[in-house]
Amino acid sequence: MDAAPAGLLGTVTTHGPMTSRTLPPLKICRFAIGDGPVRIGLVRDDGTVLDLTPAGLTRLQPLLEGDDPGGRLRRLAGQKLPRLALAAVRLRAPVERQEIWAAGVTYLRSKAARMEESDFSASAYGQVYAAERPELFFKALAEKVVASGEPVGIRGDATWNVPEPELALVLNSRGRIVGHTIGNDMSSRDIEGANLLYLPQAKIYERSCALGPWITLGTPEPAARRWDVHLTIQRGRRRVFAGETSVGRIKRGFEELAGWLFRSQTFPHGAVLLTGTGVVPPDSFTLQAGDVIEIAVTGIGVLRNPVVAV
Ligand code: DO4
Ligand code: MG
Repeated sequence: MDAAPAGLLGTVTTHGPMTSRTLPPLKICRFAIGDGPVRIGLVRDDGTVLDLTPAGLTRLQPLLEGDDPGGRLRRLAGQKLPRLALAAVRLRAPVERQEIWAAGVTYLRSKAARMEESDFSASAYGQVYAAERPELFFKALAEKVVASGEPVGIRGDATWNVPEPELALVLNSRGRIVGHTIGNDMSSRDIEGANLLYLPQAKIYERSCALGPWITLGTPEPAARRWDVHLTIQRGRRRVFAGETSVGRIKRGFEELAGWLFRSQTFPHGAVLLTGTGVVPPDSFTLQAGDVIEIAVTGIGVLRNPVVAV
């Protein structure tokens, strides 16, 4: 189901105080067995999940807040713990109480698409791409985020709807980037294009944010910037869109974006920050209910969501 396609599983080179070695990236997920309670798991490349709940890890936050999440996970993974087939568990969105925010117009492609979308807003998009202060907007509460496998929504009152495939930074309460996941910043381009003041309605509605399938921990920014982002949209048996970009094309640094988010604001539960889209379907394209969106990011995996009208 949500395992990464072959070739999408990267490795991380760590340069700790004592060692410089290549370790496989750690993938931490929230999952449930049927309708059972949420559990925390370590996703293995062999298509299994190691259930960390019996080892006392019942929430992500204590792990993400710690000084060495990777070390703690590796120690836990050394214990004798239940192992389940990934295909047999229900993945939950990898967020608990974090606020979800998003950066906009961080890729040249997004700036160009938005400037074409609306004469009314063109100068605002042009200016924000070049400005020191980035565009950052609130996207979702954690409890509203959908997981991989669950439907994302297109608004019933919009006519031009697209997914936005984005790398998402997972930040702890101190603003430290502890991991990465995949985000889908679902957007109604006709509403956004009609008037920039309608942006919250174009971006925030039922099922407008998907995150998952899990969090990859501890990849340094230079390694993450080598990742690719692939978007495919399937309509029945037809692939109606495919496109890709590289994370390295994001104009701004990750620390820069995180730093702006944490200016004059605290996040006691941490935050997730989507870093903007660099893949924009042609203007003639709009999503339909029943489409299936797949976003694959190297080093993380695949976020897959069917589309429903909301
Ligand atoms: O203001 C428009 C939003 C831009 C956006 O979401 C993006 O570039 O990803
Ligand atoms: Mg976006």
